[in-house]
Amino acid sequence: MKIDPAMLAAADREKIEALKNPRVEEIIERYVGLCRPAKLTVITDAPEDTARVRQAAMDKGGERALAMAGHTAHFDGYNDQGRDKGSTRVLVPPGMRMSKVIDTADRYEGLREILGIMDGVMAGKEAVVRFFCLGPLNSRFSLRALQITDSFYVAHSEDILYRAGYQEFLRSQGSPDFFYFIHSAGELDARGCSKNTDKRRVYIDLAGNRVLSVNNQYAGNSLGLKKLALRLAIFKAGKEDWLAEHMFIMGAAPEGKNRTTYFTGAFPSACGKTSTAMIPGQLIVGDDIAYIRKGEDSLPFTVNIEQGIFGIIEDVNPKDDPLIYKTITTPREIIFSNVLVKDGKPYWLGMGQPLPEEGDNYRGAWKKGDKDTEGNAILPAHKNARYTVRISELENCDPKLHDPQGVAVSGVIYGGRDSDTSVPVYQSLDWAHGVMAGATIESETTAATLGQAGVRKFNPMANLDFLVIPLGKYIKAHLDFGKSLAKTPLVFATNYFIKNAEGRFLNEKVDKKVWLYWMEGRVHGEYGAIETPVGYIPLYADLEALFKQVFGRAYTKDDYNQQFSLRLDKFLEKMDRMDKVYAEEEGVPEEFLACLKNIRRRLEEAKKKFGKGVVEPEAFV
Ligand code: SPV
Ligand code: MN
Repeated sequence: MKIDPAMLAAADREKIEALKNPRVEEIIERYVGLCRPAKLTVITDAPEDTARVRQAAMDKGGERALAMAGHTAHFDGYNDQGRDKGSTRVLVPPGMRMSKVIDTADRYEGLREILGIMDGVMAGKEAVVRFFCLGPLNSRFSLRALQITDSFYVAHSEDILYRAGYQEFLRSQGSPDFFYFIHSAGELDARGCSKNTDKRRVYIDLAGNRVLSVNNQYAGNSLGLKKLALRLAIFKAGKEDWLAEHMFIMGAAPEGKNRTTYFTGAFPSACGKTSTAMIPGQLIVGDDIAYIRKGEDSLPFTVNIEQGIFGIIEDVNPKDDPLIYKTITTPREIIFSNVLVKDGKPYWLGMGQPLPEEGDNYRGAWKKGDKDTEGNAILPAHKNARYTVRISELENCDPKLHDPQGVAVSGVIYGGRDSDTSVPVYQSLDWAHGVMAGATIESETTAATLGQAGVRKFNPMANLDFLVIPLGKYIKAHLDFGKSLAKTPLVFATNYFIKNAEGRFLNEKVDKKVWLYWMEGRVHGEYGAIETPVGYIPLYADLEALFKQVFGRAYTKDDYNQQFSLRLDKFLEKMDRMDKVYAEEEGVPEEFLACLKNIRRRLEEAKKKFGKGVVEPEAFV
């Protein structure tokens, strides 16, 4: 390898050469030549290598040790606190068709720009080469990934979140088939945060199976294997016959039933994704990204391509999230990002105890009353502050987390958020209608996001931000996948946020456990349902029994009527919005358009039959 021995120790060189992988060597030579770090370190799966990453994250200032054993804190810069859609582009070669909903840049221009920014960007720094495996080891799901980064926080986070893959690269005997990710945090300020965020870029090069990312450290922008790999995987899956989804994987295990029934679920942010994946008493496989393939007996199987959680810490408290709270407040390896640190302890919003009035946060030294340049009060911790922890540290970790076969998917849940349209839970009529339910997810913005609250955002399969193939093609892949199966999973849609006319939520946060048990029972043919224009909804008697069994709480007919009345006019308004979105897309499958039409027809017929815009559930019996 043509790398200066002064910057690459002989032992590290040997680790690369042992892979006998010309493409790996070529990539390392090329990007070391471009980014010009002062030193290059190669990390294998050996515990002493990964321990070195952890230590270097602290020694180099990317993380600081907290008082509790294994806990560290990291800060991203004040304007590097979330995924940066504005600086993210899919690089498209001439002639490649994309969607209106996807942000693209010309491949040649984009590469020229970002390679220019990366020229010498690692000067004076140490960079690491890392090998990972997306998905369980030695599995037909797994994809190899190579990462080069100059951020030890990024490298350390990836250790927690992803499976080590040096052995997988060895086993692949020089195969050129892998994704690669080149990342630089760029020039750092005194606090170790990326300084030149105006030159932040995240460019996805589908043709090269690579993502280049620079001048950032927030995980959603920097960690190769998270959303960057998801985009490459969606492209790969689109050419093959499987699905790469922004979905959790959880096992529903109702008391006394002696079975685990697996669900995947796609929810846009703030729609209840993590809390559904973590319903007390159930099992978690993953909270963010799932690959789904046809497996044994032509049934759908899924794996979590990650092994850790990069979770929102706001509102994690002993009452609402006892399990996570306990996990992250006891000794184990955890990175807290963008929390408030005071006397070696992490604090966050909604943790269920008063916060100190001063400390260190993502903006530096903070005290109560501090204001930003616009005169707004600076919160003690960021609303998108997070914890990074291995799933195996959770008491409810599913024993099949690392199973190379994955788990069989019995149900798919699409979760939206609206205050006035959808019922809390319904089952789609069939797979194609389920695809429609996923492809028409909308979520209302909340006061927690910037901009106006209550605006509906369209987010097909909660995967809009990561789509790198035309929407029509993506939908066709879902339809075709269902057709290839001997038995399709049941598909459900949830809305935990329905309100009454006075603006009061009609459900409690915990009610989702009842919806889950109903869905689980439907999979096993245990509950009846009422067929409505939009799909199957639960029977009152089943919910009444479930509320009693799960919470010991009464569930009245009035609750049921308020929650499950079909708001036909509101659903029709939604159909208008969806027709408009899909009219602007090319190549949308006819079958999908027919499904939109069919649901509209069913809604209109019901409206005519009942002569009103809102109809009580039992009118459809
Ligand atoms: C999301 O925003 O969907 C996340 C966090 O899971 S991030 O890693 O930033 O994408
Ligand atoms: Mn996500």
